[in-house]
Amino acid sequence: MVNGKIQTLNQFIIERQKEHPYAKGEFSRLMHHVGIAAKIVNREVNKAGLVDLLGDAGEENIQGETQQKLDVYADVHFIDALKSCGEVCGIATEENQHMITFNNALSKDAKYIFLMDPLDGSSNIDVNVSIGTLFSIYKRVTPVGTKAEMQDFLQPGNQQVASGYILYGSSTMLVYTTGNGVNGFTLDPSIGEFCLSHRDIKTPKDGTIYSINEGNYSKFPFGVKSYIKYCQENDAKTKRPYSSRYIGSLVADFHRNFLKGGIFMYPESVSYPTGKLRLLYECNPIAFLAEQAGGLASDGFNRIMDIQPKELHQRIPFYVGSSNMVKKIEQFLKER
Ligand code: P6P
Repeated sequence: MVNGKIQTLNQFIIERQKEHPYAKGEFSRLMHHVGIAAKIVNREVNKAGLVDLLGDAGEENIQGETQQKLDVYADVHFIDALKSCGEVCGIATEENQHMITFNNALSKDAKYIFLMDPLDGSSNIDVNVSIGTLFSIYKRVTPVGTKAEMQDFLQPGNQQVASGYILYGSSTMLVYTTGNGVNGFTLDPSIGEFCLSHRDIKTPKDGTIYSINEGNYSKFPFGVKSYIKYCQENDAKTKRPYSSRYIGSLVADFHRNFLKGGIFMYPESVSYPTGKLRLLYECNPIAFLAEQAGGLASDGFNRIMDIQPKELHQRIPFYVGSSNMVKKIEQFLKER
């Protein structure tokens, strides 16, 4: 609310653009198109059960995962929206093995690179569990006017100019940062607009929620096993009433802990020797949001956003959330 009035995403983008007097509206136009694509995907996610978008598209994506029709739908519509906005020269997504470069007339002077997981947690679609889109935005490092190259995509997370997610849950939210704090917008279906609902989100420094797939317990590093036991001990002195919450959908698990306080962990294991989650379009965008809200994001030993990527779909162990909880797991991993 601004002076008691609803503030839409577009009004917010324009207001923030005024803070950058030399901004020519390019980033604003890009974010506006992210909002459009989010509404298009939301419409289909919300009625997937009715229009036979459920079930497998029959193909497999680069991850060897069977592509759900909605995965493909989301991928196609975000790529179309970003291609038509003319501000993006290249896109990389979980659904495509190779980077996609735009050198059409509209995009030839584009300066932004867009990385995304168009629909993360898609195995949850059929059972109506919240799912999400994750995105990360960089300035290109190669000359404007030339074809985007791999080095434009393989930038460390500390070079992100923006990141965010769309959470298709009991309500649909767009949460993003441009490096000046984190703001959340809730979609009002009655007017078809994302409206500012969570201004300047700050994540608690401590929390009592830990999120991890404990089914993999036997395969975790010893430090992770010790931390889980630490969370579960009922210590009269410190009164650690931790709760275990894990829905198996990254955006939903992160968003809950982000607002309430908590830690999300996806360690390396025998099945995933370098972790399961993707550095470029899952961990980096979430890490940027977490840090902007006062949290931390680590691979257990290093700041996620300082890691130099080596390839588009690189996996990484991931510990993110309340700063004191991330520091505690790092201590356990270091000592054990
Ligand atoms: P597991 C969903 O497939 C996903 O990529 C993330 O959304 C989620 O956090 C994770 O994998 C769940 O993985 O191995 O616990 O089922």
